[in-house]
Order: sequence, then structure tokens, then C-alpha cells
Amino acid sequence: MNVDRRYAASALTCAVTGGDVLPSQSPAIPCGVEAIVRESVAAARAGAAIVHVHAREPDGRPTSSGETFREIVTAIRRQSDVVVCVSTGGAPGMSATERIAGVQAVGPELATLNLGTMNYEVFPSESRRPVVTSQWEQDLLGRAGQNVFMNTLGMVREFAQEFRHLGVTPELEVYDLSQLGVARLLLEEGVLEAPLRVQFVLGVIGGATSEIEVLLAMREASTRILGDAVGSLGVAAAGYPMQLRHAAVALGLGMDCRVGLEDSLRISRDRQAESNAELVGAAVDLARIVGRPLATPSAVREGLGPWSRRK
Ligand code: KMH
Ligand code: ZN
Repeated sequence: MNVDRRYAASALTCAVTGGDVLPSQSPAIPCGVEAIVRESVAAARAGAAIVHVHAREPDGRPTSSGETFREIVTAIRRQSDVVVCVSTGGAPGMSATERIAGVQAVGPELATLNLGTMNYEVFPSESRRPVVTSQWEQDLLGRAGQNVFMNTLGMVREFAQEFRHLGVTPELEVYDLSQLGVARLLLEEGVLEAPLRVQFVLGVIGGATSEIEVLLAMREASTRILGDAVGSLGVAAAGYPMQLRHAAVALGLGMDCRVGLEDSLRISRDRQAESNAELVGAAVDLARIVGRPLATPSAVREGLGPWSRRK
């Protein structure tokens, strides 16, 4: 990657709903096609160049239905030129077949490729468990301490092959230093091709923590391990205040960044965000304050990798 990012634009992603946070935690989490589309379009209008999309039923339950993903993405495209990134992270308990279904149904411009198997806990201890109202949320909380995010090397290779076949650019989700080694292996094998889109996901229990020093260490390591193959580097950090602190630092460094309700429900210490657009608005303000231009959706499209059919 060109290390002189002094004047470069940063791409802002909004992760609008996710599969981990629970609707009982915040009324702002969009559930059902209509709400997910509405929040995505509003996030784009507020300044996000990319929306990162999971699918949920109207009752909030995460779904892997290809049809639901198709409805969401078709409706977003009708109203906005935002770049759509479909998640293959899915939600706790989904199989590999379920997790790739949205990508197969939609053939999006971007999709996530998670690089390693790891413990993955959103509500690890009793004190961090929210009060929930529905049975499926109770069941999910009941699985605390047993959650493994499966991303075997075989799965990652299969997902990557499918992406290539469908013309989808992978966004590499990197939760830990070890996963940069996986990216290098896949690059050497020809399973992945430069330029790589790398996104650090920090602050998940089971992955690297979210101190700013960790971001700087991962950034340094990615340059050493992947060298010029890195096309873009971004960060998504979990929770308040780290989501917005990382956005500020990433924007200062000319990196990409991600905000949104998937990763953090709060806009300040004592208030929940009312919408994804509010979190995007905060990141847009930070970009303005630190003098960082934000990439447009078409600039993001131009930087997509060699598998993209939409270049
Ligand atoms: N929920 C994030 C911590 C994905 O969707 O592929 C991880 C994530 C992965 O966004
Ligand atoms: Zn996600």
C-alpha cells in the first residue's frame, strides 16, 4: 500500500444491524427488510460510502435467507448508489452453507471474509448480559461461554473461491495478528489476489482488544506481513467509546473506518444512538474536524479488486 496517506480519502462503512446485538438492547436496531433498507439508505445519505448488511426477520432473529438478502439489497440499490457489503459472518449458530447464502443470492460488490476460527462472545459474563424479552434472545444468552466462530482454512478457501466465481471482492475481517498470516498464505496460494481490503475488527472477546496501540501494532504488522498487497486498511471497534475513538484515529491516519449499531449502540456515555445515521454523522464530523476527505461510493468501486465485474 502507498504509505503516504496524507491527502487520501477514507471510506466510511456503516454496519447497520449485525447478527450479534439483540433487539432488546436498543429499539434503534433495524429488524426486517423495510427497516434494514431504511437505515442503510439513511446511513448512505449521512455519508457512508459502504453499508455492511446482515439480514434479520421482523422479530429481530438473524436469518440467512438468500431471498431476504436479495430483497434488502435490491431495495437499497433502488434508492442509493452506496456500495453494499454482504456479511458472511452471519450470526451465532449458522453453518457455512447458511453464511454464504446471502452472497450467492445477491452477488454483491463486497462481502466479508473472516479469516480465523476463534472464541467469539458478545455477552461473556453474567454482568454483561442484557435483560431480554424474547425466547430466542434468552436461548442465545444461554449459549454464553460455548460460542466458537468457525472459519477453518477450508471454509475460507471455499468462500474465497465462490467470491471469485461471483465477481465479489472480499473484505478481510482480521481479529488478530495470527490472521494476517492466514491472509499471506492465501495470497501465496493464489486464493486471494492483491489489492487486499483489510479490516481490523477489534474488541471482540476472543480476538484482539481495542486499545489504540493494538490498532497501530496491527497496522504495522500488516505492512510487514502483506507488504504492497494491502490496498486498503480499515478498522471496526466494538462498543462505546472505542468505535468512535478508532474512527477518529483511523481518519487521522488516512485509514478506512466503520461505525454502526452492529458494533456499538451508544453515541455518548449516557445515551444510546437513535439511528445508524447518527453514528455516521458523528464519524463525518470527526472527518471534517481532522481534515480528512471521505471517499464516495464510486471511488470505493474504482478501488475494488480484480474479481470485481463492476469496474
Ligand atoms: N460483528 C462483527 C464483530 C461479518 O459480518 O462478517 C464481525 C463482523 C463479521 O462484522
Ligand atoms: Zn457483520
